[in-house]
Amino acid sequence: MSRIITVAAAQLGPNQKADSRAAIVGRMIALMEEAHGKGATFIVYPELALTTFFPRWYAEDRAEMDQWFERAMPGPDTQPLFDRARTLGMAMSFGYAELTPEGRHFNTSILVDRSGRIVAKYRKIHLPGHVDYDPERSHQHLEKRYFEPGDLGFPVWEFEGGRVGMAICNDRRWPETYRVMGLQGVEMVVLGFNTPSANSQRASESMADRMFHHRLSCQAGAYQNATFVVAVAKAGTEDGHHLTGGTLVVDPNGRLLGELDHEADGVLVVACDLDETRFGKETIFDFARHRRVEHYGLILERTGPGAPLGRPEQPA
Ligand code: CDV
Repeated sequence: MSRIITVAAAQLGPNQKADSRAAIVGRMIALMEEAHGKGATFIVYPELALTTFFPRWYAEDRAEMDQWFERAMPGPDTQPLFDRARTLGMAMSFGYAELTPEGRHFNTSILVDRSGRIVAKYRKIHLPGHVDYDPERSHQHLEKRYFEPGDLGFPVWEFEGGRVGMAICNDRRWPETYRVMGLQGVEMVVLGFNTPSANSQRASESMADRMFHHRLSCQAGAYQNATFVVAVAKAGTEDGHHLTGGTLVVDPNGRLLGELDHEADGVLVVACDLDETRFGKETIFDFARHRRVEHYGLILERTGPGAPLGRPEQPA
C-alpha cells in the first residue's frame, strides 16, 4: 500500500441546538463528496461532530443531556454516513458523545476503514472545565460533569498503510498525548476540536492568543514526535457562542501544510507522505538513542507540581 495518505480535514461550521442529526450528517456527506472529488481517501471531522457543543449548557439533572449522546454507532442517523463512505471507499474519523450500554458517558472518536467497519475507538482523556455550575465564568464548560475521562489510553493503529492515532481537542495541548503515541511510532495524529474563542476565566485573552496556543500545541507535538497532525475545528457561532476555526495540517517538521481561513463547512485536502516522518524519528528524535527515562520518573510519580528536587549541595 502507498505510504501517502491523502487526508481531508473536514471542518464543520456551527451546529445549532435545533439542528437535527440527519441534517448535520447530510452536511458531513456533502463534505465527504467534496473531499473525494479532491482525491482524499481519509476524512477527519471534528469533536462532537453530530451535535452542538452541549457542555456549554448546565443541567441540574445530567440525564437531560443524554439526548446529545449516541447509544449505537452507527445508529439510524449515522448509517447514511457509513453507507456513503463505503460507496466512495473513504476511510473516516469523527467525534461523538458515547453512551455505553452500561450507562457510561464518554467524549469519543473512532476510526472507520474504507469498508465502513469501525476499527478503532478513542475516548477523550484530558477533559477540561468543571463539574458544577460556576457563576464566576463568562460561560460554562461542563465536560467534567457530562463525561468520564477516557479509559482506553492513547493507542496507535495500523491504518491506511501507516500508524495513526487519535486525540480530542484539549488533548492536543498536552505533550504526553503525542509522546505516548510517538512511542508507538505514530505517523499521523488526527484530532477534532471545539475551542471557544473566549477564555471563560480571562477576558483579556484574545482570539489571536487562542489561535497561537492552538497552532503552537499542534506544531510542537508534530515536530517533537516526527508525525503529521491533522486538527479539525467545529467553528463559528453555535447557540450564540463563538468557536474558533483553525483547521490545519502540520508536517513532521512542525510546519503548517495548510489551514482553513474561514469558519464554515469546508475541506482542507493534503497529501501526506508518511515516509517524511522517518528523518526526525531516525535522527534528533530517535527515542531509543536519546531518551533518558531514568530521569523522567517524576512524570509518572506526580500529577501536579510538588517540592523542588534540588538540594543546596546539589544545585538544581
Ligand atoms: N473542547 C475542548 O476541549 N475545549 C478546550 C477549551 C475549553 C480550552 C480546548 O482545549 O480547546
